[in-house]
Amino acid sequence: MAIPVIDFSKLNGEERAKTLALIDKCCEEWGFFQLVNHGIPEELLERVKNVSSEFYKLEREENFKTSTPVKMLNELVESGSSGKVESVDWEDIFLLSDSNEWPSQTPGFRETMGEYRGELKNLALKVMEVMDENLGLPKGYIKKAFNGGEEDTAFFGTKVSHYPPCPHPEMVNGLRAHTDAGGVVLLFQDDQVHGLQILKDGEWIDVQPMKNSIVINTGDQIEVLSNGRYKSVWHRVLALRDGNRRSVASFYNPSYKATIAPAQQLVEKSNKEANQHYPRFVFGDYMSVYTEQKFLPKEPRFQAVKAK
Ligand SMILES: O=C(O)CCC(=O)C(=O)O
Repeated sequence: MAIPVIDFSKLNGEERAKTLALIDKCCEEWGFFQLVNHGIPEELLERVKNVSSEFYKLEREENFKTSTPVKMLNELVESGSSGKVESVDWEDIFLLSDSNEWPSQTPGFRETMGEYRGELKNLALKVMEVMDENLGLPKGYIKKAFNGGEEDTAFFGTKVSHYPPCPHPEMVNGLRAHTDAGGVVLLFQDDQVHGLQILKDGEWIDVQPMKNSIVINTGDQIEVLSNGRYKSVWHRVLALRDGNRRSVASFYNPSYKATIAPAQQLVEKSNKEANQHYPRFVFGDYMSVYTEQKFLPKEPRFQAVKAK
């Protein structure tokens, strides 16, 4: 079984209706799909790959050797245990946002990633408009909901991750299973080294590496806005003995101040209370709960913010 692949350029032609329907089906049944012909220049994607790898080598690799996951795994191996390190992930991450300080030693990193983030933010907005249309919501509904009614206060972050080779992949996770907290995630994953898997009908399946595709997945807030029609899906990254997997994930998330609730158009009119499957809450409150419970089932998180 492979994650569906969608030609995004077909939205602009004769096959628009068919493509919209395909994306709708992917959002409903998969929570994950890969976009090709998405409009991000290949030349830019090649540069992103190069500067991300260079950045890891120059500014991260040495520190990873003495990082917490490495120390914890070594201790477990030395103790002779056959257990697993469950509280950390075998990954190196760096977050880029509009407001934090970016690495500067790697030539071209800042410029390339700045350009990439601009392109990806536009793609996120296009994907959200497709979801608006498929859900029967006014154009720009999701964007507006995430901005808390103001202009451009949503959070757009980019996480540059590496999953270095692991001597005991059976004893640690690359990234523990979770659903994403926010809105729409756009992932540019390694096209050589696999490792990302989603839980589909009770089975873990690979998100197959594909050159220069962008993997889209929906987070918990899209599940809430859509009143459960689009579900956020469990995914994880395996630690592997060989290969240093690279991924660059960009998140279009609500502003911490935004109030999130199911779109009223999607709550059946007859018995509104019973048919609204999620509470109304402030996204910042949800994030406080998520930070503590990221690797646990999502349903209690919705209950926790409901009680606030
Ligand atoms: O690195 C990946 O492929 C997935 C990352 C991820 O799931 C996350 O950052 O939440």
